[in-house]
Amino acid sequence: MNFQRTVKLETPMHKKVRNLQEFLKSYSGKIGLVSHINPDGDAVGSLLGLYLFLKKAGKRVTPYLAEKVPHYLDFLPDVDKIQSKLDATDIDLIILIDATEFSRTGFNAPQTTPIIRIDHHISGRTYSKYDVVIPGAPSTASILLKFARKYDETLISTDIKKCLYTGLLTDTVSFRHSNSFPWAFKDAYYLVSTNLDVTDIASLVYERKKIKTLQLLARVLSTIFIRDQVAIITIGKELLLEYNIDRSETEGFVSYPLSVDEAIVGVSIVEIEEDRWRTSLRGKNKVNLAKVAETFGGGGHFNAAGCTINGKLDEVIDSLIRTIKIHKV
Ligand SMILES: [Mn+2]
Repeated sequence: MNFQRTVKLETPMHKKVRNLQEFLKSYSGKIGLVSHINPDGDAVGSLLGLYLFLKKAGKRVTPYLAEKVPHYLDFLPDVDKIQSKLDATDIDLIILIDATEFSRTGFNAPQTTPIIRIDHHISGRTYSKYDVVIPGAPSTASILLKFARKYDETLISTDIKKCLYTGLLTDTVSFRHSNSFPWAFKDAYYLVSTNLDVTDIASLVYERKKIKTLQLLARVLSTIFIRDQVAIITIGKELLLEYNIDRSETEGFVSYPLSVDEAIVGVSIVEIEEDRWRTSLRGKNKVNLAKVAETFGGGGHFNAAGCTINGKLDEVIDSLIRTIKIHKV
């Protein structure tokens, strides 16, 4: 007789998730959750999803963001609990969510405060042995869903699902971008089959635009141009003032330059202050945009990245196009 024992080997990814879950289960200190500036759906969704989950698990936890939550995400549960000032003396442990570096949060904290990083970006720093950084994850929310299911599935409320699904939906750009791995659809399957109303969430995320935002978009699109296969839109400060629109509301505009047939990269450049430009980069698998953004002190993924560039607009565009050429694959 041939006996074969089935041994289920633990993958490095599962080990990382289990390590963190075991550590947090026995942790009783005060936890501060932080994510990056220019917060997107995965940053805010993951931040609030983990906040609600750890609170249910009986932990002392506070969510922080240095910048305002954009309008399209303000429906998320407990969004009003997010603090804008990090009281470092009141935190024993920082969990850095969806960000490559703590410096990307816009906060200061004492060097001595331990940090755990949970993220899916390719690049970035290692902070502790409990870090869970999985570049193969479609979103940080996907890592957190795995974590929460491992920790205690019964604690995953509808509100938590709502937050995590928002992270997944927005970071995969509605399951269209190259990070729409099978894992993304598995998460979606799990959430839908446990009765999450995904139609409602999609509507809240995508169908609450202000008429002014669309009028501004029309103005911006009338000046779109393409050079060396890079399609670019620029939004000056005076335009934001004229339409009385917050910079965060221009977040999705970059999908328009990306949608140009001849473009391999789409760029949106928004003026933050004189000679300072927040730049969003989106690609079609032809340029390593994470590397492009890193050149300017930013970061991100292969096909979606961001950075802030100083200088006159013409120079900014020139050096951006030059850098994009260098990182063509
Ligand atoms: Mn993300």
